[in-house]
Amino acid sequence: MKFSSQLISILQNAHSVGVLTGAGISAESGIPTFRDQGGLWQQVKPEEMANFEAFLNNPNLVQKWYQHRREIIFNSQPNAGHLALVDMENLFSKFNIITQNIDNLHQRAGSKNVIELHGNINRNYCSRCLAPAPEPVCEKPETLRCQHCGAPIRPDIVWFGEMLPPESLEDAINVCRTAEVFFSIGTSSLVHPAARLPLLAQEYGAYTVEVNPERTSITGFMDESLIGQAGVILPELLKHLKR
Ligand code: BJW
Ligand code: ZN
Repeated sequence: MKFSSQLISILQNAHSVGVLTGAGISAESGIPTFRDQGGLWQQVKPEEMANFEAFLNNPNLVQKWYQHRREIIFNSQPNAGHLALVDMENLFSKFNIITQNIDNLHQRAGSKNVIELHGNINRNYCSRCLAPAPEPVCEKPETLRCQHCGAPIRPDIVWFGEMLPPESLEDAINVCRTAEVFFSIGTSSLVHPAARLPLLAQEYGAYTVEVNPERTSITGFMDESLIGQAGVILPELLKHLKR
């Protein structure tokens, strides 16, 4: 893949880089995305699984669905895209990944500065008293109840209509404020407030770059669009930067 001399030169002189990732970066690890062909939302409807009301109506069903997802994630490995971002972290004095993913693959790959916007499937908490709950290592997490109040345990994932963790959102906005280059990788940019972050970074002066095999709702606004898979493009970009 050919990269513009402008991108390489800006990156070679940059001190601060921000990265927003979405489900697409984990697609090459075998974790389904949400809205692509064969994605999760073609298997189940978001309104039946991804909101608190659905959980209250049928906690067992929702927990079973997340246990199925946990098993896929647990059996997957970080891919070349995640690993390239680990190496990139060492090239800049400030390098932050803001992820919408709940799969922990950036952390497992070795990235240090990861801001989780939508939670983490490895964590759980009580749906009533909000006390953190132990990991559901048992085969039937749907039967788990809070040790303190007996209410059903829920995954620590931000569902539709729920607030993002305020500290994470604040940290993400700070990354947007300071980034000289901002990447949006593997996200359809349809879910807010995450979808707004690349545009915010651009307003603060960042050079914005999208990495995605498809056009998205923000492609037309980005300074540069790298069309292809993250697991191919990011290692190639890294090679250019190390030259
Ligand atoms: C590759 C690739 C490869 C494939 N390499 N790329 C403003 C305007 C309109 C609506 C709202 C708004 N503000 C808030 C809202 C409401 C709502 C929202 O955004 N709705 C829209 C859908 C219309 N947002 C919320 O409710 C948020 N909360 C909130 O704002 O609270 C305040 C508030 C409350 C109430 C009212 C108003 C304000 C919370 C959002 C939580 C999102 N949660 C989920 C998880 C569900 C649970 C689960 O996991 O089961 O997060 S939804 C789902 O979408 C998940 C993802 O993180 C998120 C984003 O998806 P992502 O990552 O972009 O995946 P895809 O599948 O969409 O795209 C994959 C991309 O990868 C594609 O582009 C591919 O081409 C690409 N790709 N292979 C690179 N190899
Ligand atoms: Zn409780």
